[in-house]
Amino acid sequence: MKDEQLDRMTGLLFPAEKVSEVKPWGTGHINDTYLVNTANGKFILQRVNPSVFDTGALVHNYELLNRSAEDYQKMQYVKLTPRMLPTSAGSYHLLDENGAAWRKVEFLPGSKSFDITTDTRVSEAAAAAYGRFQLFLNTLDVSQFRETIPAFHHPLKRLQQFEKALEKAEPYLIEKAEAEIQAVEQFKPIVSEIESLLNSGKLPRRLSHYDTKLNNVIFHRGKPFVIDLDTVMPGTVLFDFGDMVRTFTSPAAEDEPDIERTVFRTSHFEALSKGYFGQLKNELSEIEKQNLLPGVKAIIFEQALRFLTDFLNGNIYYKTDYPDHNLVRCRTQLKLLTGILNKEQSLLNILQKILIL
Ligand code: GN1
Ligand code: MG
Repeated sequence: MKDEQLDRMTGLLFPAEKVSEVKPWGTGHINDTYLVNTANGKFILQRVNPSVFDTGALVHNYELLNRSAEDYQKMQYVKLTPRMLPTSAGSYHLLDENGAAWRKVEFLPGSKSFDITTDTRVSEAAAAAYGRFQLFLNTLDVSQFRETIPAFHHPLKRLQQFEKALEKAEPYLIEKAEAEIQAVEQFKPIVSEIESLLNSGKLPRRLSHYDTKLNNVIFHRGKPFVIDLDTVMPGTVLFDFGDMVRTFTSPAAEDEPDIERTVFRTSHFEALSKGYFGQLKNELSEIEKQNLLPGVKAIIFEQALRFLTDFLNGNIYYKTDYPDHNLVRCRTQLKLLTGILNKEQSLLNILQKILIL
């Protein structure tokens, strides 16, 4: 069924070209991405998962983003790269009968992204790209944008989802995850801290990227570009910074089974902070600057909760390669979080130095 639909949508999105090959591409956990080889060159084809995304909101946001980026691009360095290619009807998505949105994207030969890096220059450059992207987002009217996933970054809701999953989980899964479940208990105050901040009404509501992983920056001809705008939505910059720290600072993959290999690297924290705040520091409010670490802790804890919840639910959300995959992912997040908690004071010093320079 899935293959038939892929054939059909490929046919609709590539009407004129001769398609010689369609193959899976990339490492996303939610959507399906393909590389399409045609007589007119290579393209990326994507199916946005409709059981995760509010397709209407996503289509709406992309129309706005693409239109605004064209104007912004004329003046600034930020441009939406790779370009989304409009259909013959002029929109950026085509819906199938199940409500999934499909799109065609420019393929950039020779471009690369990094799941992990040992090079602090890569961390600094990728973070600077997110900083420039945020400068662009700051020029847009946040109230015009919709949530493509309701309450997406919401640590309290994620904690409640975990608690619900725990109530219903198979006993053998609970037993396997005993240590992680106990760790969640210990880290719960992180949620209260961010909740009171979010509820204070003092944080500026900003249009945010909300999936600022290292591998969502691609380097093309030496320049970094921010990709994966599916989760661009109203939010807070604290979580974008937090997700960078989560994905830039460990030398090991998010799903590295050897837990000894997940460590927190202060050097990459410093590099990414320099890159990001080098662009953004004059735009941030005091309350944002003062609460960067609560945002980091909350987003890493939230991610640990999301992986653990999915494990307890029987792996229904993230793509997995083996039954314990989500549990392994949860462990790396908890280890990273512990590494950060051990260094909080020195991280505050680094941030202070960068933010006041
Ligand atoms: C998912 O699909 P991908 O890899 O872009 C997830 C992110 C997680 C990430 C963990 C819509 O992103 O929130 O941080 O996995 N996206 C969604 O690697 O849930
Ligand atoms: Mg994503």
